[in-house]
Amino acid sequence: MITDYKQKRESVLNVFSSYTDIFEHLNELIPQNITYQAENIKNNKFILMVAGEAKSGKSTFINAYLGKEVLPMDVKQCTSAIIEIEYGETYELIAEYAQAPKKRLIKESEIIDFLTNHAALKDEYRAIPVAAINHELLIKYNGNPPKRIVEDLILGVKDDNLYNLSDNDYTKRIKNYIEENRSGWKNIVTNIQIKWPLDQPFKGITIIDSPGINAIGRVGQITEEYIEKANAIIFVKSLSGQALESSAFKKFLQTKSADKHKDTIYLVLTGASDKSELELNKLLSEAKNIYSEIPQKRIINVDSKLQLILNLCASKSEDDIDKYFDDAEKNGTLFPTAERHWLKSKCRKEAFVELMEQQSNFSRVNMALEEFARKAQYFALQELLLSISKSYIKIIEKLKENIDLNELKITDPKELERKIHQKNEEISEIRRKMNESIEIIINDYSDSKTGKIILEANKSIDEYNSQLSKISGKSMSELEKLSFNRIDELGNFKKTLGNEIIQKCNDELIKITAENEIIHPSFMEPDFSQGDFLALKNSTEGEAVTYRSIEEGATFKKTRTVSEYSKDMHFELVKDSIMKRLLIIKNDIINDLQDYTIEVTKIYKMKLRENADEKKAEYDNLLEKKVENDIIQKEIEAKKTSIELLVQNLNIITTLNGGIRSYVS
Ligand SMILES: Nc1nc2c(ncn2[C@@H]2O[C@H](COP(=O)(O)OP(=O)(O)OP(=O)(O)O)[C@@H](O)[C@H]2O)c(=O)[nH]1
Ligand SMILES: [Mg+2]
Repeated sequence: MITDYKQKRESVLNVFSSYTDIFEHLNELIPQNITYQAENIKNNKFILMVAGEAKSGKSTFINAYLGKEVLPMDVKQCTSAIIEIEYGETYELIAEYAQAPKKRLIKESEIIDFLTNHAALKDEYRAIPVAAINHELLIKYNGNPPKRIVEDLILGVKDDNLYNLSDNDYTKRIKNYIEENRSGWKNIVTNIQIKWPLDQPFKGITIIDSPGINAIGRVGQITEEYIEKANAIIFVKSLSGQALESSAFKKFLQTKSADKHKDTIYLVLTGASDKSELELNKLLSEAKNIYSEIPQKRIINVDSKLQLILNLCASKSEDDIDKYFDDAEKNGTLFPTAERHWLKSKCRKEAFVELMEQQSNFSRVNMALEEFARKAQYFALQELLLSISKSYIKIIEKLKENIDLNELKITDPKELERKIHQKNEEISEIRRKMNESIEIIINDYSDSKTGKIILEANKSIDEYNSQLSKISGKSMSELEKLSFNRIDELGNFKKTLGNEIIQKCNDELIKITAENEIIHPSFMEPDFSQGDFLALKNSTEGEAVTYRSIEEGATFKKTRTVSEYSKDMHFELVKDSIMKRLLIIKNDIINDLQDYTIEVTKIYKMKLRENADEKKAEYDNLLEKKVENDIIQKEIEAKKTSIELLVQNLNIITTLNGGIRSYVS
């Protein structure tokens, strides 16, 4: 059994260790209660919390159960601090104060003295909720609670007026208590640890005695924290003096914390021996009705006071027991019920013990708590597994939500890859156009030997020449007509070729839609007019003469040279002159068009560069998007892996929990 527990414990601690690793890796905060539960398992520490209303008999119950009066218990004393009782080789007490150094005591007499005195109350303050006043007013407000808060508390603890004092008296006592203890707030004891050589089953169990819960259900922050940490809770309820129905306990049973403890909550009803059997049975069935959330076997009626006396008498001889009752009567501590039993058993110890045991009913408590003690370790393992499971499930939900959100943020990686590739192609294409296509266009058009500009211009002149050679009869008017046609033709050629270059660039390089960005070639007509032709004709007419020798006289023959106008010559002269003009015009057109080609391609090159820059920016954007995409994608993958891991761990927990369940059911 023990080795089995050891194995289970180790497995659960391994689960916890993986849990902390995963949470650290995921940068998630580990809830404090989980760390605490694991620490307790590591230290073999299990917490049994005893809670209940003020004066319900919590401390007496613990003392009776432990068989030693460890705790202060009396109408004259009150538990105003959390008291932890745990196993220790020797007796030891450590006290913590609101704001003063800790105190450590090891002498039994000093410890008892401390416990008696610290908890002792002046008679007049026995009837007021001292623990609540200490914690909620004096400590919380450093001895200076605001008036409004004091009034609030007085109102809130109205139902804690156990001794039915008049409102006035009750309020006055509370105010006096505050006044008297205001300056000493730093020395209020907040926590006491008692180490005690407990019996075997309780070696790993810390029993906690706590200040009473107020009638309004305010357990106080500290008590609440302890309840959260506890592995089991014993709620103590007095059968006399207080109503059986406790709103505070009812409220507590509806909390999450109670839900967590549902297999380990006990209800102990104290003061049972004061009741007749009939009355007791009635009260018990009432309690089982009211607290139907608690299984009946965990609702136990006891008389702690009888058990205390039984503990005391167990080691005494019959004479000493007799003496004990005599003394008790004399010093006013006699508990008549116990004495009645003593007398009823005819002062025979054996019968007395039997009767007392039967009446105190602690055998039931022992059975229940021993069962708990045996199972406590397993309960604790189970509880830790449950807390870890819940924590895992919460994180899985969170991770899933996160994945959903991220999936909305990413683009399809294949589509993105395609876009990047396409953009890259586009950029290469533009570069190719800038570096090659433009050069080809420039060469095609403006090369000084093979360029289309030169070739076409020359072809035009050649055509003209051939036309001229076919003119019949040296017709000047034909020459004029052909020449002007040619000039027109050259003018058109310039326009056509200029437009063609633009067209070519548009087709081959980039379509420029904003026409105004292109400078058009100067489409001025070639500078040669009808007037120019006339002037040329006139100016050459004089030169168009031929000389001829003629002989005159009969006897003396005299040779004389005479000049004659030559139409043919005139034609040739005009033709030559026009040709010269046309060649100049042709060269001007060639130069213009070549310059134009360069200018236009410069604009296209600029446009291409702009375009390339734009595409590059788009490309860079896509790359950035890809990096982002990759990061998100990786995050999603990592989260999916984490979920898988968490689910695996949850499965491990389920299996492990199944193995533990058999020990606690
Ligand atoms: N007859 C009888 N008296 C009891 C029993 N339990 C407690 N008392 C008495 O009830 C009074 C209060 O008991 P405590 O044990 O101090 O009660 P408590 O709940 O610890 O009180 P606070 O710590 O002040 O909240 C004492 O006088 C006890 O002797 C019981 O089972 N039977
Ligand atoms: Mg007490």
